[in-house]
Amino acid sequence: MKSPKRRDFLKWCAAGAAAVSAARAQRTARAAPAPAAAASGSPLAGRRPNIILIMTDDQGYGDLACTGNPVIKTPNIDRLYGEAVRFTDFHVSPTCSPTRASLMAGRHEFKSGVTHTILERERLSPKAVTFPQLLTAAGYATGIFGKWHLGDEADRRPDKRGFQETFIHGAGGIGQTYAGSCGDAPGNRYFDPVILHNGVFEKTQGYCTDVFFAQAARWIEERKGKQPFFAEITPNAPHGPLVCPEQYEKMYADKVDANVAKFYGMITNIDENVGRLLAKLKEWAIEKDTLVIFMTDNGSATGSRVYNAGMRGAKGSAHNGGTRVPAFWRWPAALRPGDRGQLAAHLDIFPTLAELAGAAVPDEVRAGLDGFSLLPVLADAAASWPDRCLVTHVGRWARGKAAESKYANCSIRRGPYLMVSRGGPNAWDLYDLKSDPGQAKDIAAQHPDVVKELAAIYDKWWADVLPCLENEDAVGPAVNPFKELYWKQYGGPGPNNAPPGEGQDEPAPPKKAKAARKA
Ligand SMILES: [Ca+2]
Repeated sequence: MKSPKRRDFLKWCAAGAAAVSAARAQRTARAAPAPAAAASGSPLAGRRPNIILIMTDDQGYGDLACTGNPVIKTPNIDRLYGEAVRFTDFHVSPTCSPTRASLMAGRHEFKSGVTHTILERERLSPKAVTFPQLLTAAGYATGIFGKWHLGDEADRRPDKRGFQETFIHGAGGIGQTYAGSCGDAPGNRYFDPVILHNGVFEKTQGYCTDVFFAQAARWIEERKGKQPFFAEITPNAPHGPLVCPEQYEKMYADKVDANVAKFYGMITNIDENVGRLLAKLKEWAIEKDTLVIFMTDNGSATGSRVYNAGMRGAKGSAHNGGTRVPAFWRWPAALRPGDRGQLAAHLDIFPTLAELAGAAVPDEVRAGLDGFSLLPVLADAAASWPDRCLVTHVGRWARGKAAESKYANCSIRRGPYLMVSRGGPNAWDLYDLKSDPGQAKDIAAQHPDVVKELAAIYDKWWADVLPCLENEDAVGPAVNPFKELYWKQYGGPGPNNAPPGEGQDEPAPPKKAKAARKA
């Protein structure tokens, strides 16, 4: 595979722009309604389309024009939205690694040992089975392009977790450095980043998001037609530090404050990359048979003060705005565009994609899943769907404080009700999201039966997950594995070779001290 050189990148940009406007789906299939409550019986099971999962970092539900943002420009994702099945009540975890752990293993992240984004607690348990492993076993080509953030050590990286092709930065963001295992290549930057490609660093050219999408497109082009593929594209944008090519930032400079202008600029750049990729799928004649999923990994980090789709809470919160994200599924050969109001989650992607790929799920793995296959609902808006509960816990407690953090920053959702802890036992606020989507009125006193029932479910859940927290006392290596590998490959010292903790390009401290280590 070639390195992402500037010539290739420019060629990619030019080729994509022209065809974007014509990228409308040619037809939608008349998918038969799925049998009620029988995920494994869906007519979509085993159809084995190509699958592209795009998951951006720190972009919230409201950071798109198609979800109502009055300022931002996202014409390509808006078009995808118009051609997709849209989940309107789709949830993830409140921060980066937790969402990625739940996505990969189909189980609440605590069950895979992930309770933070740093401190070794971002590392996915080696015992966790990932759905890319099952897709690989089922004959799919699998690749990840962008952020992994589930462990930087050699035995934790995505090549050991089901991805055949890996093109990733380290830690939770380009240039991030923390003590222990979680740290990127030394001195790494958003422009011309050094990227670990199948275990070997490459010095790329261009802006990080462009680099990740371009490499994904190269890989897809090589695989198309040979075998079905699963490409996960996970840009670190628009996560801070807020850096983007100047022309995107300028689009918003006179409309919003400087930070939001950069944040929106990073998203508009993502949008252009999505447009180029969709145009390529059409050009390669694989558009109809490729499922494209667009989603994000937590509530908005920077944009919620401008527009938050009427929700309370943002990244790092157990309120609705911390976990509800866009989830658009476009598959022209099989899905009719439309909205789905079912309470769905990242947890559902594992069983959904495994079923779609015809992948065998071992019984013991299936028994441990917290998610449900979305295939019946994707095919039919009226398909039955379980009356499920979603538990959110922000984690991030101080070292050694897991047991006493039971009620810190947590919530439980069922039906229209979201019950949010005020920080102690018997201290729950209850909201009806259907009549009160902005969570303005606590109705716990009017519904003691609901509070009691949800609290009992929460108590059981906590008792179940507490023994799974295997990373709490983990001690990381003295040197970040990415830095060690970088110095081994390139030697040192040099201008980019400061030791960990000295001169590294850490994100600027957020304004609020308590949010300082969110990733
Ligand atoms: Ca994130």
